[in-house]
Amino acid sequence: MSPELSPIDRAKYIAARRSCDFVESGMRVGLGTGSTAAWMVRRLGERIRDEGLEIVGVPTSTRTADLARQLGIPVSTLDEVKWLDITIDGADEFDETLNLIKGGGGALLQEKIVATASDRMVVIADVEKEVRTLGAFPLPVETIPFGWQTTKALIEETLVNMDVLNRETTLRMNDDVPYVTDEGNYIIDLHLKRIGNARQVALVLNQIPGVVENGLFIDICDAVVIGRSDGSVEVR
Ligand code: ABF
Repeated sequence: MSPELSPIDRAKYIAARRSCDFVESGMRVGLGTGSTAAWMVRRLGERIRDEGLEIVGVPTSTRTADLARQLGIPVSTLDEVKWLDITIDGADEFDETLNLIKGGGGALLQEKIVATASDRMVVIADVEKEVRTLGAFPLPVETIPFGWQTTKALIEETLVNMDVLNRETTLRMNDDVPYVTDEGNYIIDLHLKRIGNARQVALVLNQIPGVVENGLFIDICDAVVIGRSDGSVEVR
């Protein structure tokens, strides 16, 4: 019986549990980051305990690694396993072509590397995450700390030149200090409202010196498992 959850959390819980049906013994599994992914990790822990599921998990953040270890999931690294059978992860937005905005949790770099190094990438999300056009959620861009303010200015200039009106660019903060990723980098949030040419924006951003990666996941997601608060779930 699912725990007492808010409607949104119930939708996340439902999607996360359904996604674990895709996981079989012997698989190398990329473990996503965020609250929806945490429900998936918990369900995999249950299956290991109750069914003897045998998998190796590759986490996409230290917090996912900590949770997986607490739950008895064997944890490895991408360097050790080299390639994954499946990655299951959350998202901040997905559109009808399954392009995504990710990185609200600050783990976009490892998430994109792990998702790309997988035979199959499955996103788990509540129905609120579906959008017609990406961009309402601030687009996270990971930069190295060195010269980040210059990088920020170059990002703004580039986006204006691309006619992607950049209403504001803010450094993600944690209690008045910059948010620092697992790799020691910074996250800049681009409040673009609407990204009409996501593929081009994703390519151009990563050409800017100082930018490490961005939260546009283009042609990476293979399927989305959508949970609804009424308990229904859809796989697309
Ligand atoms: C992570 O989970 C991030 O890429 C994404 O931003 C976040 C979604 O968070 P939640 O599942 O808590 O809504 O994968």
